[in-house]
Amino acid sequence: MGSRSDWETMRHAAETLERLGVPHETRVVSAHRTPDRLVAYAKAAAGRGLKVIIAGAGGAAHLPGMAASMTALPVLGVPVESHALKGMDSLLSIVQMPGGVPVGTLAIGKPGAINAGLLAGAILALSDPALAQRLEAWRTTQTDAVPDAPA
Ligand code: RP5
Repeated sequence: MGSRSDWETMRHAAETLERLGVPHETRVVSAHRTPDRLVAYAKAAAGRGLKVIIAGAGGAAHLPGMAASMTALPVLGVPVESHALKGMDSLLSIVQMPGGVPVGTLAIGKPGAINAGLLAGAILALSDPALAQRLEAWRTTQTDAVPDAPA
């Protein structure tokens, strides 16, 4: 994520990965304030054995796109809700990538962070049958929790 202030949103991605039993790491890497850290992180990611990067940032959110420019790993972008523009700035700056450098962009805020965790899990589950079963169980639990009527 681009800032510690993004953690309130991005912790939902981490919690989702924990629930799915997916090993992960969390780092603050700012495209603007720590550009050298971003370059080092993105270029080393595949070699360190990472499989998917979830990048959350807000405002002029260049982190996911810049990360995607430096790795062939799948990059999932989470637009963090900004104070000034409610995350529309984050969303548009993450989603409008030029053809050739993809970022899989999720919804603004908490739903996007949760879904980034689930989507990362789904990508990893393609080569991990046990994880695929845990994802299926997660879906079943969610379905079973939906009541037939509001009251
Ligand atoms: C972005 O600027 C971060 O991703 C964060 O969403 C936003 C504000 O950062 P702080 O000023 O709270 O550190 O780079």
